[in-house]
Amino acid sequence: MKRVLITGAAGDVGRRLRRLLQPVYPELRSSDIKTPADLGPNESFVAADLARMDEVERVVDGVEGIIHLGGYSVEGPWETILGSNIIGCYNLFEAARRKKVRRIVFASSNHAVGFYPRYQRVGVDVTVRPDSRYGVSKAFGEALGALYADKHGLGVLCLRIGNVADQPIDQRRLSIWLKPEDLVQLARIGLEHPDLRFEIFYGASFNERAWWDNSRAYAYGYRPTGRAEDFRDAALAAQTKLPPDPIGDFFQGGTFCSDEFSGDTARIWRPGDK
Ligand code: 15L
Repeated sequence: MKRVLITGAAGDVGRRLRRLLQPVYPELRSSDIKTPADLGPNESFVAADLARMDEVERVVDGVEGIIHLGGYSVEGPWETILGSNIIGCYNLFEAARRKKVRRIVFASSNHAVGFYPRYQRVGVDVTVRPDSRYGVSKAFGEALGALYADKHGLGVLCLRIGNVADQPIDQRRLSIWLKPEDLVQLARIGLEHPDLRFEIFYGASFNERAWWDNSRAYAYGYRPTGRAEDFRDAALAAQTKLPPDPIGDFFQGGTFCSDEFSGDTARIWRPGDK
């Protein structure tokens, strides 16, 4: 695998991945709707609006693999999610099929399953329980990935990414932290592992408080190097400065669950609820 495209290259995760992947993939191409502020003189960049199929086809033309980070990366108005994450994601997979791209690593999110309670350990075979319109769009992307893998033979890896940062920034992130170098390891499995057809992995480092069973990733050779508990004291100190959030603190998705919540709080607190 030589010719790799990263969409969403101007975002925080995109910037980190560009830096870490340049030595790995000599012909790395980056794309975003706007030019990244830190674009190096030798970096190959092609601007594209994911909502426009002609632009997406141009940007994927000639690449062997894609890391699709592009789109809106938090909760947003429906019109925004629809354009960036639903139409944009469809355009990306369909353009990849037309241009005969071999592999796609899709940046899904923990928010596809954010309404599982924290006391429940979940694998990748559970029903999706999105916590936001954003989470729904990630579940849609995973479904698209399965369709294009099964029907058209693309190799697709969906990463339900936790939180990519230098270290876990609060208590919730002690369970879901993903060290950037571990994301590189996961993305490379998606692009290069010979046996991969369609898989969903959790994008998490070695976190002793994890809520997720990531055994599929380990079966493909994933060996994370980040350990969230190494940063426990700082993360727990940061947590004391956050306002209490009874709903967000109960569910895995945190504030994505409590934002706009108008459900029945009475049934939230019973362990064993489905
Ligand atoms: C995500 O999916 C977001 O892209 C990121 O900004 C964080 O909010 C992260 O989830 C998280 O759950 O911490």
